[in-house]
Amino acid sequence: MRLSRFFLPILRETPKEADIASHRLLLRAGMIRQEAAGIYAFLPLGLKVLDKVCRIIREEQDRSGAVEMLMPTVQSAELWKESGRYDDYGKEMLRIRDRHDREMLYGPTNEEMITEIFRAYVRSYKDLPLNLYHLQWKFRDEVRPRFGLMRGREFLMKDAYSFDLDYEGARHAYNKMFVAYLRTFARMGLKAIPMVADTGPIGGNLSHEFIILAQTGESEVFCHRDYLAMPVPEAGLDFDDVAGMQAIVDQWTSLYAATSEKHDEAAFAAIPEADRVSARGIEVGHIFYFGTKYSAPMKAVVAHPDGSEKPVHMGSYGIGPSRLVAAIIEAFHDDAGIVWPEPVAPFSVAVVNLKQGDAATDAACESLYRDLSARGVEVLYHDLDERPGAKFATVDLIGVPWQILVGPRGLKEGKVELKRRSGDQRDMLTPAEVLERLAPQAPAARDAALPV
Ligand code: 5CA
Repeated sequence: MRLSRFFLPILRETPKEADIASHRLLLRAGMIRQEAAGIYAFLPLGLKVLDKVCRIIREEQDRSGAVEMLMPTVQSAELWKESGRYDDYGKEMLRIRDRHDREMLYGPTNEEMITEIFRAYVRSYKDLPLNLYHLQWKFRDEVRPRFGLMRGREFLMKDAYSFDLDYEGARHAYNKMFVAYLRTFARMGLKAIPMVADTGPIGGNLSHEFIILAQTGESEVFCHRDYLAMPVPEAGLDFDDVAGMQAIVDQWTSLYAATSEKHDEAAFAAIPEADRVSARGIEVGHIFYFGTKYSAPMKAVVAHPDGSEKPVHMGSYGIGPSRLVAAIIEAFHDDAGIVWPEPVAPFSVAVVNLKQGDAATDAACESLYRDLSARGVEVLYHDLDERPGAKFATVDLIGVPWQILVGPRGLKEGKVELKRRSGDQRDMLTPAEVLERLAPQAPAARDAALPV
């Protein structure tokens, strides 16, 4: 992408309304724009990161055996009256009337709708287990929307819903999601700790919040220090291995970890003092097992092998992708701006032209841009007519992991400078070396590229 053709409205001043680093940087880097309290437009750079986050979430949901679909944002109040939550949900629910005066609402979550879909089609144990998920915008009229994407009113959620015959089946479904979540957050470079949590308006009695430690987090949390170094499961897992999944969950729940609502002072005090972590955290995911809370009143029943019919056992599993974009920035930034972990970076490489209009510099930039793009690297070419200082500030601010600085001085020696956004690594290399460093070509691909 050429910056001259992109839309990147950088703010040079620090926005006054932003209290925390992620909110400030999201605004300054031209990633989001507030349209109303707690309601944001994702500008192109913000959308790129959101898409990367969603892709990782999808890959890990799919790997665990969950199946993607898409439910609407607007729901009928009738469904919520069936479950009994229509009145309970209170002012957080945005209630709407259509032209026929029918009561509708903008979905804050989808337990009722997925239960309605399930009961319309599934009647038998033969069709279980099943886990359906979607990525869809939610609306919750939060009392205090704040901190930008952290606590929005309109926000993106990945919500998955599992259906099983009995508690044992549902527990395995819960464990699979638990493990998928460990992998999901780790792939974004984050250390998320599963903590015993309150179930709130979703209900049930088994629940974990996945928490990232951060000073600006809204939750007060307590855990054992060993969680910070616990190894995350590898990709080649067998999600159908019931005992294997349980063993991972047992390991990850063997030590103390709780949110303030579930905090047990005595149990925490029993941990050696040096191992006690008392901190603030950001909730990036929340999983629930609630049995038949929705299936019983909504009559989502399945036939068991013995011929009996009983309400299906359910769980729900949420992740906040839009909140994650902010949480990742909280974890990865410095004084100059964002420092994206590579898997979620909006671009992998920025080519910075230090002397726009200089024939040799322009030509070197063009060929690096072309060659990297041809090798599938996402490149942002800073081709605007600006001073080098302003260009450095922009590419540092938006956090692209690699920068290639191209100017007449280096080019005299046939070299450009490759700089890593994180750390101090800087190397003078030929453009060919840069290509090999950033996008090494496999021998097979090299052969295929040879003329016949
Ligand atoms: N139905 C269940 C699970 S699918 C549910 O709604 N769970 S939740 O309320 O915990 O939300 C799931 C995730 O959405 C949270 O862990 C959080 O990451 C994200 N989330 C919740 N509220 C907000 C908000 N106001 N702004 C941004 N993200 C939010």
